[in-house]
Amino acid sequence: MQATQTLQAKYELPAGDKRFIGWHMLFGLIALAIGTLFGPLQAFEHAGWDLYPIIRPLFRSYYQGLTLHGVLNALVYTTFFITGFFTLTMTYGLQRRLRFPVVNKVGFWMMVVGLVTAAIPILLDEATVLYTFYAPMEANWAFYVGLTLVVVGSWIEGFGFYFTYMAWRKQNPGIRTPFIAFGSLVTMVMWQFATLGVAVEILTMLLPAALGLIPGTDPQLARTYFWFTGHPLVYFWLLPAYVSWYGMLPKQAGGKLFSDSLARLAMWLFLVLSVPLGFHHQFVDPGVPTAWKYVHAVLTYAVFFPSMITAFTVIASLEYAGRQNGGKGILGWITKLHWSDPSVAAQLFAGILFLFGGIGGITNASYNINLVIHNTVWVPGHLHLTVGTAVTLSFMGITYWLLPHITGRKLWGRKVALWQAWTWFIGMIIFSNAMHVLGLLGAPRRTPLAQAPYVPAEWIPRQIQTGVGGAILLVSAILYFVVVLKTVLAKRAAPADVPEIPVAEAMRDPQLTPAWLDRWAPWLVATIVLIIIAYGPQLIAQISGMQLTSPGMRVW
Ligand code: HAS
Ligand code: CU
Repeated sequence: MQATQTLQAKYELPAGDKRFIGWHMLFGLIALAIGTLFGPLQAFEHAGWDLYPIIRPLFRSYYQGLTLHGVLNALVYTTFFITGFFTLTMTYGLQRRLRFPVVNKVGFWMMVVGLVTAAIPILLDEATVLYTFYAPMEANWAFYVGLTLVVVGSWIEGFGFYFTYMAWRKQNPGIRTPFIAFGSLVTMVMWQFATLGVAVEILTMLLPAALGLIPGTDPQLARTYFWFTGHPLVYFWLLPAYVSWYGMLPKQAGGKLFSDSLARLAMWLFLVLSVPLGFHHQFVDPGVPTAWKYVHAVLTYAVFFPSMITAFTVIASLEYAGRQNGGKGILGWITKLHWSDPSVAAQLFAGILFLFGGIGGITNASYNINLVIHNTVWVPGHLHLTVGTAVTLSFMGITYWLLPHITGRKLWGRKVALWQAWTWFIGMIIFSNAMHVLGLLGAPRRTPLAQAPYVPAEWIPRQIQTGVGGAILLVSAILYFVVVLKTVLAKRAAPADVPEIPVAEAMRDPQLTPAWLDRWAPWLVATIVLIIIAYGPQLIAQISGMQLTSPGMRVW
C-alpha cells in the first residue's frame, strides 16, 4: 500500500479527463443554477411575497416552479455532479485512466440527451408532476423518456467504472482498493440495484400509459416501484459526500482517516441496507400491509447505524486533525479545523446540519410519529437539511478545490466563498427550523400556502421565517455562482496556486484492513437476499393484483 500511496502523490489527471469531469460539472451546475432559483420563489410564496405572477409569461405556476426545482436540483444536478466527481475519485484513486473512456462518454452524452428531452416538456408546462411524478398524474411521454435516458446513462458510466476497477484489480491483486475509488464503486452498484424500481415503473406503466398503449396505471404499485428507488436515491446523493468526508476532508483539515475499516464497513452496510426500506415513505398507503411497513421501519433503523459509524469516524478523524493543528481540551480542537478554508468550512457545516437532518430522519421513520408529519412542511424541512445541505453544501465545498484543480485556476475570492458557506448554514437553520415547526403545526407540503384560505394565525410568523431563510439562501447561491464563474473564467494560475486533490491517508496502513471488507461477493449476495425478502412478497402480491385502471390525469 505504501507503494500506491507514493504513486498517488505523483499521478496527474490527464487533460482529457479533466475536461470530461468539467463537462459533468458544467451541466450539473447549470441545472443547479436554474433549479435553485425556484427555491426562494417557493419560500417567498410561503411568506406571502408571491413573485410567480411576475414570471407568469415564462413559468405558469407554483407547481411548474416546484417541478423544476425538484427535478433539476435533486435528480439532474446530483446525477451529473456525482458521475463527474466519481470519474475523478475512480481514476485518481486507482492511479490510472478509465479503462474504456468511450463507454463513459456514451453514458455521459446519453444523460445530456435525456436531460434535454425531459427539460422540454417541463419548460412547456407539459410535465408539471413534481420530482416524484406520482401516478395517475400523467406527463408528456418525453419526460419519462428523458428521465430513463439519464438513468441508463448513469448506469453506463457505472459500467465504465467497473471495467476500470477490474483492469486495476488484475494489475494489483491483493491490494486493498483505495478508499475513494472503493466508496465510489459501492455507490454506483447500490444505485444500479436501486434504479431497477423506477425503470420498471416507467417502462411498464408510466411511459406506455403516456403513449396511450395501456388504459391507465395502478397508482399503488407505481408508488411501490417509485419508493424502491426513491429511498436509496437519498443515499446515492449522500454517499459521495461521505466519500469526501472520510477520504478527503480529514486531509484538508490537517489530519488522517481515523479508521479505514470502519469507513469500508459503513459503505458495505449502505449497499446492503439502502434499498429494502422504501415503505417508510408509504406508511399511509392503504395497499401496503402493516406487517411490511413494520419490516421496513426496522430496516430503516438498521441503516441509521452506518451513519452513526460515519458520525463517529469522521468526527474522530477531525478531532485528530484539530489536535495535530494544536487544539487542546475537550472541544478546543474544533476551533483549529482550518475554518478559513471555504472547502473545509462548507463540509463541516454540512456535517453539523446533517446531525439534525438525521434526527429528523429517525423521527420520520417512527411509524406513529410519521403519521403526524407525513405530507406536512416538516418533510421538506428534513430534506433541505439532508440533500439540501449535507449533500449540496458538501458538493459546493468540493467544487472549491475541484474546479480550480481541473481548470488550472486559483480559487477566486476565498473570503466570498467562506461567506457563501456561512450564509448557507445560517439561512438553512432559519429556513428548515421554520419548515419543521410549520409541519408540526399541520401545514401541508407542496402547497402555495399564501393562497390557502385555511391558514391559522399561528403559522404566519413561521411562514415569514421561511421567506427570510429563503432570502439568505438566495444570497448564498448567488455568492456561490459568482465564485464559480470568476474562478473558471480567470487566467490560468501558476501551478503552485492550483489546489491539489486532497486524499486522506488512513491512520493505519489499509493493507491491515480485514480482507472481507474488500471482497464483493458476500455483500452482493446479502444485498440481493435482503431485497428479495423485504420486497419480494409485496411485489408479487401487488403485481398479481395489478389493475391498470386509473386514467392519466393532468391536475395542473
Ligand atoms: Fe430522509 C423523507 C427517513 C436520511 C432525503 N428524506 C425524505 C425525503 C427526502 C429525504 C428527499 O422514514 C422526502 C421524499 C419525498 O419527497 O416525499 N431519512 C430518513 C432516515 C434517514 C434519512 C431514517 N433523507 C436522509 C438523507 C437524505 C434524505 C441522507 C438525502 C440526502 N426520510 C425518512 C423518512 C421519510 C424521509 C421516513 C418519509 C417522510 C414522509 O412521511 O414523507 C437516516 O439515514 C439519517 C441518518 C443520519 C444520521 C446523522 C449522522 C451524522 C453525521 C454527521 C457527522 C458530523 C460531522 C460534522 C462530520 C444518523 C454523519 C462534524 C463537525 C464538527 C465541527 C466537529
Ligand atoms: Cu427514505
